[in-house]
Amino acid sequence: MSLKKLLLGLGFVTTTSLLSYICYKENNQELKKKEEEIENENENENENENENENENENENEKENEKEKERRREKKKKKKKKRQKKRHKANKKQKIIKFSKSAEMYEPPKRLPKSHSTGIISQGEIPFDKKVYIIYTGGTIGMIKKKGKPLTPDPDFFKTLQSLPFLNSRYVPSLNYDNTIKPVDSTNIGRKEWLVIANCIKEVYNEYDGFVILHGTDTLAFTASALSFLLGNLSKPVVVTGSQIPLGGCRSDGLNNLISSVLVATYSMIPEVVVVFNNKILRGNRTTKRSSEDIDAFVSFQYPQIGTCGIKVAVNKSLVLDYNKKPLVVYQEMEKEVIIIKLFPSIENVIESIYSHPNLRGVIIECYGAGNAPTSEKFLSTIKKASKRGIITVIVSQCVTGNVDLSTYKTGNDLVKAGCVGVFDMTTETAFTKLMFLLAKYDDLEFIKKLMPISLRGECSDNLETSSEVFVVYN
Ligand SMILES: *[C@@H]1O[C@H](CO)[C@@H](O)[C@H](O)[C@H]1NC(C)=O
Ligand SMILES: *[C@@H]1O[C@H](CO)[C@@H](O)[C@H](O)[C@H]1NC(C)=O
Ligand SMILES: *[C@H]1O[C@H](CO)[C@@H](O)[C@H](O)[C@H]1NC(C)=O
Repeated sequence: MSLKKLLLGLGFVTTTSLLSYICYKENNQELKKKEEEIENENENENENENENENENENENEKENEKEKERRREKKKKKKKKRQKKRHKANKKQKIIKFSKSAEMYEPPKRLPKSHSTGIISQGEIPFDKKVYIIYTGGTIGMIKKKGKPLTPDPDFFKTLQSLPFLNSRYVPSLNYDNTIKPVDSTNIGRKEWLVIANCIKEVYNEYDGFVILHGTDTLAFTASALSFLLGNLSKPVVVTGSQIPLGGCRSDGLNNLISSVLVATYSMIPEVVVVFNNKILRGNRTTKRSSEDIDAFVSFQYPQIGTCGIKVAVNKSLVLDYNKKPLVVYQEMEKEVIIIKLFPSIENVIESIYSHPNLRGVIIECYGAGNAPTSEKFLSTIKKASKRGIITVIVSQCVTGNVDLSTYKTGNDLVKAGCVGVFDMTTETAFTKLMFLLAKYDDLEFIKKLMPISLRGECSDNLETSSEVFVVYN
């Protein structure tokens, strides 16, 4: 049995190999034929002009001429094709050259495609734009002299102008404001906010965006204040600074500055924003969170509106709608507003706090959802003040969550005493907003009504109360 199988197997192997050999030979012959044919064709083609010398001229002349013409036409067609290809390649090269030259750059007329997905991205560096830079002081522009603390660099703009990158023709054209005397941001307040707002007002029509270099300590207050002082803003106002001076080793200043300049060129952000450590945050939602980290700012209650990654991208659904109305710069802010933080046994001093002459507004950072002591002393002090025309606004000591004065009895008592809760508004924003509203309106009840609703996207308010007065950004 096994021998038979073996023989059969051998037979099978030999027949298959024989067959495949034959096939191979046949294939080979076919291949050879084909090769010969191709060679013949080539020979025919190569014969061209000097071909027919050996042949009978009379018989073949006409046919040859016809063939020659055919070949010439073929050649012409091939040439044309080649030229077209070259032309296309040249065109591509030209486009590359084109975008490298500042003089010839044309800004894209349409938004990038990614716009439709809700993300606006900064495709190319828009060096045809103009940005105005205001230095108010702060770490970014400070220098350290031997044995002395950090102080503002009087020649900061010269330093900036000497930075090779900022002088490149690929960067937006920058202009520097030298009318403001740089101070530490701890010394910036109401007066300085008005000065900055008016600085912007003076050159508003000449520039595409504005960058305010600021110390980090009160940066969030300034961003909030500006967001109220600049009504109908239609261009980006970017507030930035740095944790390490620009001249320092490992400084975050250059990145913050350049990112801010790029964001400031983008007209789709008609807001005051804070750009810091590659984050783009809504100005009046920002809080300083760290005195140590490079990542110094957060927006706890509102999503980050954009990111400076490989692209500078902004989430379209998170920024305000573009408006074409003329800028309104408000010129006043009430100065008699204070912030107090609730602490156990505050009852003992609350009266003396409220007895401050000319006091017009108080921001109280309460516990949790807006809770405060229910003692008679505490509540009656606030009640009396309210009757005297002092507005008390309740924010939370917690960085996330809402002030809701309807949840607990303590909150209810505060409302009865005349306080107003402002949901998820930051202390910085509540403070600057109250200063703004007290200067703008006389009617205290109207101010109380406006405090918790969104004038400029500064809080996630209650739709019902707001729809009657202002467009809500939710
Ligand atoms: C925006 O402009 C309109 C029309 O000029 C004006 O009525 C309105 O008060 C302005 N809004 C703000 C917030 O200033
Ligand atoms: C943009 O923001 C909206 C609202 O917060 C969010 O739903 C959406 O996912 C964001 N888009 C991107 C791409 O981050
Ligand atoms: C708060 O106010 C501004 C006013 O300019 C408004 O555009 C925006 O909704 C809010 N946020 C920021 C930072 O601009």
